[in-house]
Amino acid sequence: MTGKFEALSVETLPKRLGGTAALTDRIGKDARSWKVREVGDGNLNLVFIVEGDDGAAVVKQALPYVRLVGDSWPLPLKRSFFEYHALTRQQARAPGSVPAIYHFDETQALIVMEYLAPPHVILRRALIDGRELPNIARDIGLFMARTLFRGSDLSMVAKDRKADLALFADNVELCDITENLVFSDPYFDAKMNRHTSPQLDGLVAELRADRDLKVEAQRLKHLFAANAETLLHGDLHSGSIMVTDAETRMIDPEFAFYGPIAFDVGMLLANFWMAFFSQRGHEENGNRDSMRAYLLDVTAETWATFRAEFSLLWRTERTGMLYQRSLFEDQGDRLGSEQALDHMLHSIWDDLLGFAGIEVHRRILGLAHNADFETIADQDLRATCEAKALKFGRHIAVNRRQIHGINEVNTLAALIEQETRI
Ligand code: SR1
Ligand code: MG
Repeated sequence: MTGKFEALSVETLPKRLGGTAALTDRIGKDARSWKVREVGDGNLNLVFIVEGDDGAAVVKQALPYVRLVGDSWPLPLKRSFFEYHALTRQQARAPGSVPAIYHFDETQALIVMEYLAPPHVILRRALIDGRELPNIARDIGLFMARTLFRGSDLSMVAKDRKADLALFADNVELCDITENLVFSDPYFDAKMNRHTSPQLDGLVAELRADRDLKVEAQRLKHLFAANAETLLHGDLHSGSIMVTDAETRMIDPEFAFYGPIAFDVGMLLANFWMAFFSQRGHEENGNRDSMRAYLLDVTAETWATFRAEFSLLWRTERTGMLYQRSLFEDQGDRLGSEQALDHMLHSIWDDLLGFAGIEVHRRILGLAHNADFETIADQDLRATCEAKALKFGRHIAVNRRQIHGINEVNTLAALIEQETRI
């Protein structure tokens, strides 16, 4: 299927994709017997689950506009191209961490991929439900270290990386979404913003008048835009990860582009901290003390895993043009290489705290909120959870260079969470 772009529907999909071998080979040739469901609940795309006599697959198709807002906000179909290319690179750099790709049609902006059947669920949903998944910290920590290290000048041949940088540089419109929605809109009265009102009105005014915070947010935006360090997932939040108790898969890298390593790590950790602050709103069936402790442990283990794997790759796979072995190990100067590694991990740490802080803010003050807070029906309770998260986000963004370890951050999170007056 190629030709002019046309959005699929549950009704038209079997006819239009019934001749696509990559699909029929997997799910069955009799397209008339296919069962098709549209299950897209994200902000941008159509997602179909297609089940045939022999199996099932997912068909994801981009729309020429932002689904969340409608056709008043056009968005190019080429995001599907970037998603496809990001998935192939992630699969090569962190095998088994993303869904298998069966087919890509650039004109129709569609990707046919592996169906992650139940018991797979979106990680955000599992955390809202209070599920303590045993493997996520390790799996996501490894994914981030492997993809972020192997997509950088620490690992790649410079010429190949520059070609890739040029390819992904065209993902302009999705970067523009992040540049505005994450780094700027939360801090002024932007048109599409919303927040829990009137409960948070006072705090929102305070944050918009907070000069230190606004300067820090812009410094981070500058870093995001100017530090083309590695191929990022670009939107690595708990809604972009599917899990079972045993398995973890990253999905939806349509925001992929070359940016700072700390961005993916910071966004991901922010989503664990938001899950932590939202738990008080999900205690209808018993307290979530254990879940809160679990979530803080997950942040610590994710960061520890990332550090350990990144360090291992530094020592064993540093084949790129940065920090060449000829300057260090080959001269017997292992300590020099360790010192450089230490510097790099330090600066990732400083920056990830900043990115995490503003990611928390934008999910409470901007356009794209998250279900962790949104599913708390009691507005006062929701606002209390959100206010604590906002306060935490402000602290880690502004004071990021004075915070020296994940335990310090988690102690702060626990203290703020327990405050009764907010
Ligand atoms: C208009 S898109 C809003 C958000 O949805 C995506 O998942 C990204 O997080 C983006 O910022
Ligand atoms: Mg997404």
